[in-house]
Amino acid sequence: ILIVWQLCNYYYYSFIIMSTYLVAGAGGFIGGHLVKSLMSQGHNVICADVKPLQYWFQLFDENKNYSFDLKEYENCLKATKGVDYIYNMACNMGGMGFIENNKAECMLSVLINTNLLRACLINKVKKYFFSSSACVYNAKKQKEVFIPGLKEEDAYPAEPEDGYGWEKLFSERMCRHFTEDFGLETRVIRYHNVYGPMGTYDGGREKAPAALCRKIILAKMNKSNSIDVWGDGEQTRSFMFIDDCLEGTQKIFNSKLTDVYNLGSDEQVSINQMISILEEISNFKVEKKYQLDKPKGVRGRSSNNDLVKKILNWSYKIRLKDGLKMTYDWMKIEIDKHGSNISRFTKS
Ligand code: GDC
Repeated sequence: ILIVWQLCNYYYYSFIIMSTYLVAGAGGFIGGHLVKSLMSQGHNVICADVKPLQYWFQLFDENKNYSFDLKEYENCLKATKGVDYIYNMACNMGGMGFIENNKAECMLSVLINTNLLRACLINKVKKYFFSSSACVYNAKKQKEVFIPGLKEEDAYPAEPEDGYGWEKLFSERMCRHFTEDFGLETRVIRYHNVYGPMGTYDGGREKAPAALCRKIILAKMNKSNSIDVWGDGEQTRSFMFIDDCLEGTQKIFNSKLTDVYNLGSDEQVSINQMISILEEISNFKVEKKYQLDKPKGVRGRSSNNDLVKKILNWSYKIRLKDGLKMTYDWMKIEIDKHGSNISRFTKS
């Protein structure tokens, strides 16, 4: 009995080890952390990203690393060969400063999703994940500063963020129809402003948590007591730390859930409140210079996570002040090492 038990365990374990994952967007922020997590679970990981390898946030030489454009169908076919599961984290994106000024570029990411889905059918991939965004939600429901958390059904009637949000909403539906028409298992999650170490913090694509950490670090270094803030600082968001994102994503991916789910925190704060938290972390007070003509996005946004909580018992664990502290500490070391104007992470 013992031998049979050990054999069963061996084959079960080998089966898990033998799973091959493709992480599309492996050179990016969430993609890089996901690759590391999958590797630590013993999986075989294939990585692909449009960025040259030297600009990947995390690069693991033991993996097969493709630096090519997944908007091209031929590259999707190559990357998905022999793959069991795909996490598609790849898209041309950034914070409000980027997505408001690069709508066509953002919409072109539809080619990545389209061609990966087509390649899944050819290479018989078992399951496909698409990373969607809170930017799919109807703008009319985000006009007040403190709003109730957005529920999954609030994406319709459709009036998403122009460009980027439309691409995400369209691609969500494409996943659904590939499931209905071709039987491909898909999972889709709407992320709410994910932040943490090893992400973009300068160059124009950075989101508010990284941008404000950087501004305060530099203000303190340069002994200047003021920072620029986009908008009046009263706009609100909820932010999800990368570790919570990874745990929730894999929990949903490995579950039987086939609908579209929010993944975020419901700790809704204004940008001014986030700056106050950073002032405490840095032990440095700043004067806020409001720039009302800069990209602001929606007035208020937060995530309702009741569905995932109820079905999978998932909830975010890391409070904003703890996540910001980890991000700030990491960035401080980066800026001390690489200087204040240039980051090795700035290339798209
Ligand atoms: O860029 P973001 O984090 O994107 O901006 C949040 C708010 O912070 C905006 O109102 C912005 O004006 C304000 N803000 C103030 N100062 C600054 O220096 C700054 N830099 C930035 N970037 N913002 C500042 C994001 C999308 C993402 C993704 C997530 C999903 O929208 O940009 O691509 O899909 O949403 O939740 P945000 O939260 O509007």
